[in-house]
Amino acid sequence: MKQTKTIHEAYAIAKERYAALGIDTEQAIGKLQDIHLSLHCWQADDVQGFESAGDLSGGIQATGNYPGKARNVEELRSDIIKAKSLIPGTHRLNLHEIYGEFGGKKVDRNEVEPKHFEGWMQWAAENGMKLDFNSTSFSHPLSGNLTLANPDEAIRKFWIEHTQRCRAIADEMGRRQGDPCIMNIWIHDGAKDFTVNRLKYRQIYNDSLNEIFSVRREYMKDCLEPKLFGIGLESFTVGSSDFYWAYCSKHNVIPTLDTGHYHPTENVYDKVSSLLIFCPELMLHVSRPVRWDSDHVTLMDDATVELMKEIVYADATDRVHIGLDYFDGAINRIGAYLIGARSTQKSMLQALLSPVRAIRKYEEEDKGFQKLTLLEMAKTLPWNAVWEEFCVRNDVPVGEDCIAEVEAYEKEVLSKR
Ligand code: RNT
Ligand code: ZN
Repeated sequence: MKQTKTIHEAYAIAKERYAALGIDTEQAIGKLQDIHLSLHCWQADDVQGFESAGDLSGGIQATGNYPGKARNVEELRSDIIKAKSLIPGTHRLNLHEIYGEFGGKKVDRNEVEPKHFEGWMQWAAENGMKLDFNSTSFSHPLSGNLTLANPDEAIRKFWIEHTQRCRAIADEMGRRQGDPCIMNIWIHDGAKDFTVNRLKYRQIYNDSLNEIFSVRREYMKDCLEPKLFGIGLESFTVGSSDFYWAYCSKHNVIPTLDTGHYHPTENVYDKVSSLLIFCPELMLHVSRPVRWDSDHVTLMDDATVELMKEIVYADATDRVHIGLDYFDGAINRIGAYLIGARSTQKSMLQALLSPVRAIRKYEEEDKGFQKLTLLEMAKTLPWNAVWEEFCVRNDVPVGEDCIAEVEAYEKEVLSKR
């Protein structure tokens, strides 16, 4: 363990430095404590789930074969508990439908029920974690290129049934935990090559969504997640950003911004303020695209820091749900949780400590040099001293101390799988 005395001393100095700029570090720490990330269960097993041993399909791919991936519900829970113990604060768990407990029986996607998540609901309550949920339209014989946008009525109905059942499960989770369960819908529907039926597929999908949302649910919230393209579906995506932004603002559904789903030069942070005007809430999937949406582990890069700043600048921390979404099978998977979660939190802390009032004033006065000076200075203010203080207060390892913890878990648990 690092010297906590040194950490407290560094924090006291940082606190003064920030106070001189009119920033209250205690307030920032309090706000960060109140931000609950939704940890994606699928990092622990490369999006395999417990339904079958089939391959991952439907426009997404996980790469890497680092040993020790979770093979069943016990292992997955153990990994989540370990990760949770090394991430400061309290967090949620985001499940996909394929992570249900099916008791060795074949339960098809159009048969799933809340009882298949009974064990998860109990486990979550015992461990102080709230649950979020996702329907799963990939990795199934009926996934194909089109699911909810399929002109084949039987296939489309199958996926409507699946999605409706998932909403019922999410509703039950929300009711039991006394806090809405956020349910995300992402479908890969699209085409590998040119298509002249864009309008038709989008009309079908629009009808499917209307049918799905026609059932009112009290304890869950719906989100829709667009994508630029899927692997093997490079030329057309039914659920594009434009499609969903229009749908979400018209029907009051929460849009999901996955930071891996845009053109490499597109700034995701710039979408926040536009969407917040028309949509009361937003969902984030914080990821790191490398050339394509390859779902690398989230880092504290400019894209992530700027995204968190936009949320803070818009005073919208209570309107934005922050989930993580990457699947890196190339490094220790518990370590992947830590890096992604902690980097997101560090980005958020920098945003919370930003001298935005002074910067804004300069901007309004058209004082460009003064504004840039503050923006540049803010990058190197002692925010890390505040972060380490936050870790100590939450009784989790500081900095590189978590390496030993993850290595010990790898030696004792992961290497024996
Ligand atoms: C895929 C989407 C989606 C998935 C998860 C597993 O590109 O980002 O959110 O990653 O549903
Ligand atoms: Zn996503």
